Amino acid sequence: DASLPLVVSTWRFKDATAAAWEALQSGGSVLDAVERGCGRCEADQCDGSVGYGGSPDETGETSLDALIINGDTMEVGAVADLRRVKNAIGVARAVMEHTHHTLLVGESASVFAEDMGFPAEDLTTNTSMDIFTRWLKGSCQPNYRKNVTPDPTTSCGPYRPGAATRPGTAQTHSRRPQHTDIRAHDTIGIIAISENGHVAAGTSTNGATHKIPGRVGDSPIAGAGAYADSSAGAAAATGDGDIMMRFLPSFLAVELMRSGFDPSVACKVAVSRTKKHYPQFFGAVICANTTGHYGAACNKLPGFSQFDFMVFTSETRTPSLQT
Ligand code: SD4
Repeated sequence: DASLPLVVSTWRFKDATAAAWEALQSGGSVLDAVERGCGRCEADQCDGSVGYGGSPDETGETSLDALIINGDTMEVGAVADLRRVKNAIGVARAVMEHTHHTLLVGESASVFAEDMGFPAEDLTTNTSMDIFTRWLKGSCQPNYRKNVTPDPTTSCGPYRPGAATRPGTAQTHSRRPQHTDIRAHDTIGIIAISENGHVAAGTSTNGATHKIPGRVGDSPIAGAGAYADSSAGAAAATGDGDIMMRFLPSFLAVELMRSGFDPSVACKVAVSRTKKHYPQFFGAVICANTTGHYGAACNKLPGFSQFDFMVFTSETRTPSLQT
């Protein structure tokens, strides 16, 4: 069942996977495939988790993270906490191709993007505003601050950003977000491998809902959100980035494939490394090696016992759903 060229992507992002495949078919590089696929999800606002209008932060603003890796040259371009620019993967690629840097962040990344000709647009939509205002009204919803002062009458909201107390001075009522609503946390990660063994990988996401402004997840971090090395293969991760980025699962999966592990086993080991410390973490890893074998693994939780991902080869002929 191994076949090249190959596109593997996280979740059920069929159109994005097809866009990546079409880029390859029309003579594009593996980088083009990754950029086109992730870009498609950004434009489509895949599951509300990619692109504009999703995951508003504590102040209601949407910010984007993206990463692209050239596995031939090990060049990497990434943006994190990008504001006002929709095409995060395009900006990541511009960082890779037009600078000697690897990662640009925040407001400065937006200025760079505008300099490069990317349009400045509002990333807020009615949907992201709704998510934000619902959250402000009732902070029994998860938030990312520890030791938040609860309202004494309800022991819940309203949640005031910044209303944190020093440990020990108040009861702590903040709940760490438990990512049980899996459809709300679907970063796109794409692996593309050409017939002659060029490998690229990338990610794009709007990160975590209600995050503290400035929060950057795993997705734009090389080795965490994705990794690619044409001498071994590529991997991409999705899930609770605050936890997963501590374990570099994509790097680990690629290194395991390099030492001969089957992709399914490599992904599984990468997931279990995080699981050892955080048994309840929500997340999954996809990976593929240069012979066109691929695999995936997730941390099985109640409500998340199987992870969906897409595979496109000349044999599948269409983005095919794998679980
Ligand atoms: C993040 N890893 O920013 C992303 C979110 C995600 O599936 O992948 N959700 O933490």
